[in-house]
Amino acid sequence: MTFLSNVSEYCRASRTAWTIGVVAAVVGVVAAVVAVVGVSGVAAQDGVDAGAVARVSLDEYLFEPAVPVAPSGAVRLELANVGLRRHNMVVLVDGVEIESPHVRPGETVVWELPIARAGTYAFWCNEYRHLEKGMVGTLAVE
Ligand SMILES: [Cu+2]
Repeated sequence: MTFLSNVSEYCRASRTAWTIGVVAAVVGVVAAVVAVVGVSGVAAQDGVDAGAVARVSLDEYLFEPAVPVAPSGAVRLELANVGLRRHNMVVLVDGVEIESPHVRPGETVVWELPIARAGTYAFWCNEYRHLEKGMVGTLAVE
């Protein structure tokens, strides 16, 4: 099994859980743990504290870098859509999918998610068929 097929298998297996997930999202469980720090329509500036924010570019159909590194705690990711289509990032943390806002072309979103434990966490884009086209990666939390 390749990494991609593992993620694809996970996504297929979780379709039933999707319904539960939607209900949970409505209740606000997911919203409670995901904080959107800010949204801007301009590209990020150089000089952002690299130690605090890991920058990830979203493009057709890949994440760059595919293995971003972030310190544990409140992991802050700067998601910069440099492509022509909408993208996002779903990170699997202890069996729970944490979903970023969808990022429009040209937009940059700073997204914060709580990951207390060091380790590697699979992520992907859940726009239609982007996962199958290879939009997957692994977040390395140190
Ligand atoms: Cu995508």
